[in-house]
Amino acid sequence: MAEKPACVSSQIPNDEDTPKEENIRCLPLLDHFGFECLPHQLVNRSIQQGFTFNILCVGETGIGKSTLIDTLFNTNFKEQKSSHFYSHVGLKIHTYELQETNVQLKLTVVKTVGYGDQINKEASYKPIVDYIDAQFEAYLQEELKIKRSYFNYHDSRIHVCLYFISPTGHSLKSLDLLTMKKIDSKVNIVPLIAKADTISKNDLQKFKAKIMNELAENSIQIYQCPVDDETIAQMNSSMNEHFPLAVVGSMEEVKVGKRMVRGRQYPWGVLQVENESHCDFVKLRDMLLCTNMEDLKEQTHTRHYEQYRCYRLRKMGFTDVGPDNQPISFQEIYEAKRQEFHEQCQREEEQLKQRFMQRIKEKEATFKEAEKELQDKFEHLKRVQQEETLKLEEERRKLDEEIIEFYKMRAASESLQTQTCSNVKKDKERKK
Ligand SMILES: Nc1nc2c(ncn2[C@@H]2O[C@H](COP(=O)(O)OP(=O)(O)OP(=O)(O)O)[C@@H](O)[C@H]2O)c(=O)[nH]1
Ligand SMILES: [Mg+2]
Repeated sequence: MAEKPACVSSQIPNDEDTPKEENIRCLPLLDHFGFECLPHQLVNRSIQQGFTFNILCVGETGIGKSTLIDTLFNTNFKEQKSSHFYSHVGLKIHTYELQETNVQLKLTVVKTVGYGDQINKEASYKPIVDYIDAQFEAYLQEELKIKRSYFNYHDSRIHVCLYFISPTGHSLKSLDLLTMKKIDSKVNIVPLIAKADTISKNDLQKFKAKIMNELAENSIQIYQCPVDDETIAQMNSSMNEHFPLAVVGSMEEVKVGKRMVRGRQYPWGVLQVENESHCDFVKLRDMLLCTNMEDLKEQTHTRHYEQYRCYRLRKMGFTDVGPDNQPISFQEIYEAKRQEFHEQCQREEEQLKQRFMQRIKEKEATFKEAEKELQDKFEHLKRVQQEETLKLEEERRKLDEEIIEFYKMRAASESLQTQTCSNVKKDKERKK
């Protein structure tokens, strides 16, 4: 009888010193159990759920972002052209439901608006960085919820940033270097030389080399197609050598011989978008949609989001090891944080009390000083008033004396006057 699959991985020898990995014995199965169908189950489940892919297009106004996205999905997404007169950089976000055979793709395209149009371009990268972080934050908040809507949640994290470089043929602009430096740890950057039909083949090779040198000199990390899967290793390593991809976009159908192809018609001939000797458009499409979409999403989750998540959790005070460098559980961190918070509250309460008492003492001292000042002022005024009263009383006394003196004099003068009158009268009578 065949051994049960459960036994296959659970037969661990007793030797405890041997590393765990080496303790697992590989046993050939003697029967068919069915778990070889696991990949099919995963495929079916994934098809049922549908896929999401989020692209961020960063590039100057009119550089060909919308045309390239239309060309990539061979669909006219009917987008309005942007103005060159925005005072700051913004983002346009559109989500589309696409279907190819039975595979559904929820595609979100985020494009810059007004990028490179301002005189002062110092803060042009900020809305882009903020948007990328905001999507990470939304995902983190969803993860931290008690009740997570895992199946309904629309993951809006940016999986790839198509960075459109102007086809100047010279070098990268400082705005390109600044923005790429700010976002290279947050998103997979795929640099593209836009409107590559405007540069000659020779100049294009030199321009590509120049760009790669400048990126290396400034330590800017761009997306590297994985070469660990041998089925696509060769293709991906040749793809990595072609970076930055020189792309041309066009939805116009042009006649070449007897065939209609998508391309751009010039007086000297036709540039065929899907001709690999004319530009790298097909390479970009294959790389993005056929070969590396899953890797781009995986890199987003395991590298960029992981970095954001670690940073945020550390900022919230979480850690994997305690002060003694020993592993620490979530519960222990929570308890420690609660204790720390409690102690901090107590410390703050104590400080508040002390500050309150100090303020009261200061106020009391100020009041006492003010009271003393008032008292002194009162005493002084009282003294002044007493002196004034004394002075007034003295004056009044003098006045009273003067009045009495006056009355006396008046009485004397009246009696003198009456005496004089009677004397005159007597004299007159005597004369008669
Ligand atoms: N020569 C050339 N012209 C292109 C290419 N791609 C787009 N164009 C032209 O460039 C102009 C602007 O293209 P859009 O795709 O609207 O550029 P955009 O970056 O989306 O512009 P905004 O959204 O307004 O910022 C259009 O006239 C396109 O036909 C290209 O690969 N080569
Ligand atoms: Mg556009």
